[in-house]
Amino acid sequence: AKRTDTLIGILGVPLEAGTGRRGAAMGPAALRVAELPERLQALGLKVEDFGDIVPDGLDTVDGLRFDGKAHLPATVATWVRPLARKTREIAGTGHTPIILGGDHSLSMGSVMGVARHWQEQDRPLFVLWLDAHADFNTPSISPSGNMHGMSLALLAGEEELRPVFDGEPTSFVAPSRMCVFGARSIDPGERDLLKKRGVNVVDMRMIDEHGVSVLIRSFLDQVVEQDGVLHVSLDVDFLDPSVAPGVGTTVPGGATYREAHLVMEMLEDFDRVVSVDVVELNPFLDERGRSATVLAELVASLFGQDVMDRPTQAFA
Ligand code: 6HN
Ligand code: MN
Ligand code: MN
Ligand code: MN
Repeated sequence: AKRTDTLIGILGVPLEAGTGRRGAAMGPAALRVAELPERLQALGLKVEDFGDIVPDGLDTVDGLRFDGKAHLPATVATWVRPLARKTREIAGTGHTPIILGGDHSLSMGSVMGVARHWQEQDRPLFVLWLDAHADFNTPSISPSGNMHGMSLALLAGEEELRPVFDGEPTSFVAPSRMCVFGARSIDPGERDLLKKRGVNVVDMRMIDEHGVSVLIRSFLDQVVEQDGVLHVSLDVDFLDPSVAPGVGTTVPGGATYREAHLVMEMLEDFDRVVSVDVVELNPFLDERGRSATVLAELVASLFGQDVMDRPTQAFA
């Protein structure tokens, strides 16, 4: 279905301080080279590209160290604080924000921004986290200290992570309104915390057993029941590394091309997706732009690209 009334706002976040590996800062550029904005335009959507976010100066963040248990938390804060403000502004002008990363710590800012916007509208925000990981660590339990493994925990309001937004307005997402989908690598402390907080976690075993459609449907049903809206955070490693090798944290046994497309098409039919992150693309590790292209295709499917709209040789 074509959604010509949808106004898209693209925003790049060349952030890689949240991950242990360099290269993710090139993600927004690669997604633009893969023509992600043009693909949406071709569907009849209005697309505005707001360029890349500029971080605040490091001097704006004081003493954010978490006792050395997290890498570069202050640097991450200089990115996600202005990102939250900008994402809220983009959503406030009626755009559907699509945030191009950059590592997954950026979702601390993008989701915080849309959460603030939807709180003002009195609509509950749900978050679908398409990822091999749950990103629900905190500085005291994280085995790596990398901030991209903590973003969902921050968004759930974990006390330990609150200093990241010190002095900034916040709006947290209830853990019961979060769904981690595609999980296959969760750290021991993280697993306990997810259970304690009551986050929905759909792992690959459940996907193998029940299939993508039943499981996505049951989460979307909850969104409808509460008259909510949905943010989708797409981590490249949700996909199997054979489909998308361009990511620093590959985990075998991920979603196939077909499963990922089905998720996108179901989200499109659902028509309540109000914002999207595309994160963790590392073009330095990619193979001839393959992963960037798959991501651009998936986002196009999420916004109305149908199989039958694609050029086909079958009856030529
Ligand atoms: N991501 N759980 C691991 C950690 O270091 O906390 C991996 C995190 C990966 C983060 O995929 O966005
Ligand atoms: Mn992630
Ligand atoms: Mn991941
Ligand atoms: Mn469709």
